Amino acid sequence: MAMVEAFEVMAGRFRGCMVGALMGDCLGAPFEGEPRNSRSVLNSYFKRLCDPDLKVPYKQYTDDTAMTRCVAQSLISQKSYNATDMAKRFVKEYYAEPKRGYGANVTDVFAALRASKFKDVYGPAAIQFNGRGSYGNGGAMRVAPVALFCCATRRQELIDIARDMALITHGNRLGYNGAVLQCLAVYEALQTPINTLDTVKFVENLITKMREVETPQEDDIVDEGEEPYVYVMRLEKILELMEHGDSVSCERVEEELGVYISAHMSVPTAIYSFIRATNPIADIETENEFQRTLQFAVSLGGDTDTIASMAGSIAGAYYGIAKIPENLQRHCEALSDAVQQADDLFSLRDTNTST
Ligand code: AR6
Ligand code: MG
Repeated sequence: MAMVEAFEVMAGRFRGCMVGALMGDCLGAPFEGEPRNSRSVLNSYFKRLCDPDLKVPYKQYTDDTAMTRCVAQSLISQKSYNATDMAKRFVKEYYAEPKRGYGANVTDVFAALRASKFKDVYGPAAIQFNGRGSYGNGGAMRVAPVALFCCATRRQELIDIARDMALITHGNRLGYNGAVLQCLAVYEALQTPINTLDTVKFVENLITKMREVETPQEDDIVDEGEEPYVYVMRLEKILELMEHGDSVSCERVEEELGVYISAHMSVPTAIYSFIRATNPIADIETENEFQRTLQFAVSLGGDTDTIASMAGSIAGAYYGIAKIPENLQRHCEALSDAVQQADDLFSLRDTNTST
């Protein structure tokens, strides 16, 4: 009985993760690019959406979800990480629906991949920004399925796949290491038994992992004078902010962690949003921790869809689908696909346990 229960709980967490990512994107997108959003406006927005009688068009997903779906589908169909298959899916998806709000430069990578017939899958991303590569959050925003895919394997495999999957478009170490951090955060949330979350330990574990990940490797480009441990430092900053509980203002979060499209100024913010929302937040009127995570992330302004999506995937992996308000779920485009992909990734757990 306990086994069956544990099985169902984990399946619900897979769904929570994929649906959480979708919801953050769909519900956060209308606020993208705005300065900080008033908590009372957001209370009304979420309350209205929670009304079971409300009939409004779907909130559409953006590039975050478009690419997350590709990552999930590639892992599901290949049953392993296949860089060429994944790159082909990104490109096909982009040209089928280019108006999903993609980053300004990543589209050059898609064009170059297509023109070169995917000969060198990592080549076009490596030459972006004069050979520096992109540090946008596009690698991190789509990484959640990798954490699910790797949930039964060694952590090193997760790190390698997250990094390589990001490298298809993001050649800068801040870009791909941001994807690794986001992936580790989802994984950690997924593995933490419900009601046992120790938020300090959660962040400390991430610091330990990121200290290894950020140790410069041979092929990393780190200039003299450049800080190599950017993510470790930001995670330490999160620990510092946590000491001040609910008194930390949105201005301070923006200043210390950022709310921008660069990975290092959004991934730590998403992790902080998840942690902050484990406790009540002044002026956010919901008892539901998952919903509170999204509302807090969106209230910060800036890259709301991506930060809320990343925070949503972490929170969803921890709380599970049963804790996510159904009336909010139903407003998101392609909800059933997210559920299906979560279930498919869950069934793969049995096959991907080799290493
Ligand atoms: N130097 C200067 N600017 C940079 C650099 C760099 N090395 N790297 C990135 N940028 P991009 P993404 C800036 O195009 O990461 C959407 O809203 C530059 O302004 O690689 O996939 C999504 O929903 C560049 O255009 O795309 C996400 O929120 C921008 O970062 C976000 O965009 C984005 O990098 C993801 O975009
Ligand atoms: Mg975005």
